[in-house]
Amino acid sequence: MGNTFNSNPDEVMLAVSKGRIFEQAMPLLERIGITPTDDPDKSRKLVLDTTAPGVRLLVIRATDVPTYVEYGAADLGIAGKDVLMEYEGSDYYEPLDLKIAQCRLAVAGPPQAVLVDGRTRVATKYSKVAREYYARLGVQAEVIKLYGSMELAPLVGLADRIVDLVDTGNTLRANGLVEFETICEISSRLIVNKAAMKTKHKRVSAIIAALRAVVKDG
Ligand code: PRT
Ligand code: MG
Repeated sequence: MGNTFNSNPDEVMLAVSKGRIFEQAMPLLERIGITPTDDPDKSRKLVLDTTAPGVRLLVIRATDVPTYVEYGAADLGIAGKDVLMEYEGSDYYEPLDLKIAQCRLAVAGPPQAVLVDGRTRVATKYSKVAREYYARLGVQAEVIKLYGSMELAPLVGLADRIVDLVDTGNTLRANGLVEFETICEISSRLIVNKAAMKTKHKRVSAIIAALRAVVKDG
């Protein structure tokens, strides 16, 4: 890929999202000597320098992380498995489960669902995952794509099921919904651009190895 911006083998760009993944990834990164010199919650910078020479952080939307890594704008990225499963591409390596930001992707709904036209209607941000899930079960389901507040859909008759991330279950309970099935367990993964794994092998493999060691140590 003709990527002059980020082609220096001594410079490594790591894509992360703000919010809970950033908060939980930071202690891991700090333990391997990568600490941002600016606080991303206070700074408006989208590229953050770190205490590690040549390592910079790209702060982007969670759903954009696999895109930046696949196209090589970032060499490495940290993204939720939910985001990776929903992403249309898959042209990157996924060498490590960081075991952070853990939750599950689940099917939920009102305890007594009333099927609209006798057919399951599922509202979700995870339309690809939901379609694949119901296809695997052999269940006819109409999947409605939403971009947020999935819990609202069953309350106003838009859908009788939602597919959403669940951690404590408090959000579901607060909206009178119950969890029916777990689709899969979720955690954040380290992903790596395929070309960078070769052209920046020394630096990239050192970061993977260091992270693997701190994840194992808990
Ligand atoms: O908003 P934007 O699209 O930029 O990104 P984001 O805000 O979704 O990113 P961020 O940093 O919040 O990270 C989201 C990622 O964290 C997800 O992709 C998951 O991989 C992971 N994660 C882990 C979670 C949760 N746990 C989680 N509980 N993401 C969201 N939630 C939400 C869930 O959607 C629901 O609304 O929390 C609510 C459920 O939590 P409980 O505890 O009430 O069950
Ligand atoms: Mg959010």
